[in-house]
Amino acid sequence: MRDERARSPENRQFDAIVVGAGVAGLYMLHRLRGLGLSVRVYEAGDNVGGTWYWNRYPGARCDVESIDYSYSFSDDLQQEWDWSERYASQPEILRYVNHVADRFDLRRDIQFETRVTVAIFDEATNRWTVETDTGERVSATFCVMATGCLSSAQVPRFTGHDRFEGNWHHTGNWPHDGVDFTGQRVGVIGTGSSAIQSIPVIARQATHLYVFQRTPNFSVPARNAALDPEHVRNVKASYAERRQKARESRSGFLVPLNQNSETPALEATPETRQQEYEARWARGGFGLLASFSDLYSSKEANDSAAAYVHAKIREIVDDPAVAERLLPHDHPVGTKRLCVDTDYYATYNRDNVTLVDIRTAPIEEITPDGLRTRDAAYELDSIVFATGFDAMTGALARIDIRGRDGVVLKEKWAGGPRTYLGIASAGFPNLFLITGPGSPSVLSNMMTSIEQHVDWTTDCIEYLRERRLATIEATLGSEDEWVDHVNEVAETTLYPTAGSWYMGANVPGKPRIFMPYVGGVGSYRTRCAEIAANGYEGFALLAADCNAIQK
Ligand code: N01
Repeated sequence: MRDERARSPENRQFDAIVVGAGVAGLYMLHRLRGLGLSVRVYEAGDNVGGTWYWNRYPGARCDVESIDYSYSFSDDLQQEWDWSERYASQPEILRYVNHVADRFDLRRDIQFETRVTVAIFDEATNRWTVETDTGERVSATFCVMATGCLSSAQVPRFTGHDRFEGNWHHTGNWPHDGVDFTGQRVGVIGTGSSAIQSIPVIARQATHLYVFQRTPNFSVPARNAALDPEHVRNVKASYAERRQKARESRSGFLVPLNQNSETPALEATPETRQQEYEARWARGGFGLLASFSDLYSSKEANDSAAAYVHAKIREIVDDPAVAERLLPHDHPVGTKRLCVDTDYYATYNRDNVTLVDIRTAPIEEITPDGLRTRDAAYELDSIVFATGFDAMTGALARIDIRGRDGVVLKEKWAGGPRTYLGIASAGFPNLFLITGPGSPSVLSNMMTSIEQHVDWTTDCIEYLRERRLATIEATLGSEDEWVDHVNEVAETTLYPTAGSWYMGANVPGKPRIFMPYVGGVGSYRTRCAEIAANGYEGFALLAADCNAIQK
């Protein structure tokens, strides 16, 4: 199949190329087909799923509840699909994404095992030329990057890595047949979401598990459980209303609010604060951070939530010295992605689990039989790199994207990503970024944000075609204003105070810029809709024949 396609005539022309067959790419294909466009999707993996295709590590599951982390565009789809658990596991989500691909007959326009390497805008023809690692070269009027926010895995360069004689894996690129750690001494490097989900599962298999922690992280219990059929019936009976509320919300999913959610934390009594945090800890999930109105904006308020989680860690972890090592002190709770776990802290009570602090005694090298920190050597059969991603810009930077005057996107973004609405970048006509930097994306329910960007992009393309316009392109002025706005809103919060991947802080040399838009899904959506209703305000539209800027 791959060879045949690779031999297909050069310069085949499409209306649109979509890069990536994850949740965003699949829906984009479906919508563009609905406009009658010819579309080719390129996907590096050998099947659909994107994030959920690659991240197969033990314990992987979504931290947004399954009834919300699902497409809303088809009522038939949402009525017929039954999620089994409150938080869906990676295999179940992957089954769902495959079901969607089959149900909407999407595969026939997807070319798998093909990585897009180059995308160049040709000013003479107003078309994108796209090249792949299989040697294909095609062109299209529109190019949509559905490349994912967390798809470029980061493996730190430790001295001696290539001499390691055991097995090593990155959580974001996990073997499809799974990994059996039975009888093994395993090292997990990292304590982010991926590590926090996989550590309890690996600990139950391995002979001994060493967790190499550089920075402790906040985690709250998931309280995952089988979904109650009665609850599911109720949700399905009012799904449209629930989805609409999610679209208008701050985070793109419904977080239980109550009378205190609009109150600053320190205006509540200590007893009320404790009760509120307790109720949300007992319910599980992200709700803790919606307890009071100012947890993201006031350090003092945030400290009260952080102190609550610290107390919980001390309560759960038997060894006081280990508990102290697990307490996050370097960032306000929520300013790095809050982790949602099952038995994470309790796992440190197992005899076969050791927490190693690599902040005070860093890893110095990987050895043939394990690794060595400044203080000790650890013999390991397997190493798991739960070390994260070059987030939001990494997948785009891997493609040689060139716009007007040969400007390279990666070079334009050398000082940090610059977009208008997180969808477009000046100088790159007809290039759409699904959940790009400068949009709510990773701070929201990705499903809600993906659907919004795909719908907006579809409407935009329809608008251009109806008016026979050749190109749409963000103006530099609107881009500058948007970037300023994204930064100003971020500065009103505690987010930029943390050395997070939102800030690019996890990638050596990456500029420290707060990348996602923190203004909230609902208000962002309204702004995008207004811009479209005003004839794509802030964009330059070029007529097909006369090369005149329409507005
Ligand atoms: O990656 P991370 P992740 N030496 O970047 C450490 C989503 N997600 O894959 O904090 C030693 O969060 C690093 O330490 P530090 C979710 O949005 C969702 O876990 O940089 N350590 C950190 O502890 C999430 O936020 C779900 O000091 C090194 C860890 O590795 C995002 O994906 C599940 C190191 C990386 O943590 C990324 O999560 C999983 C080095 N050189 C992921 N380099 C759910 O839906 C890095 N580290 C539940």
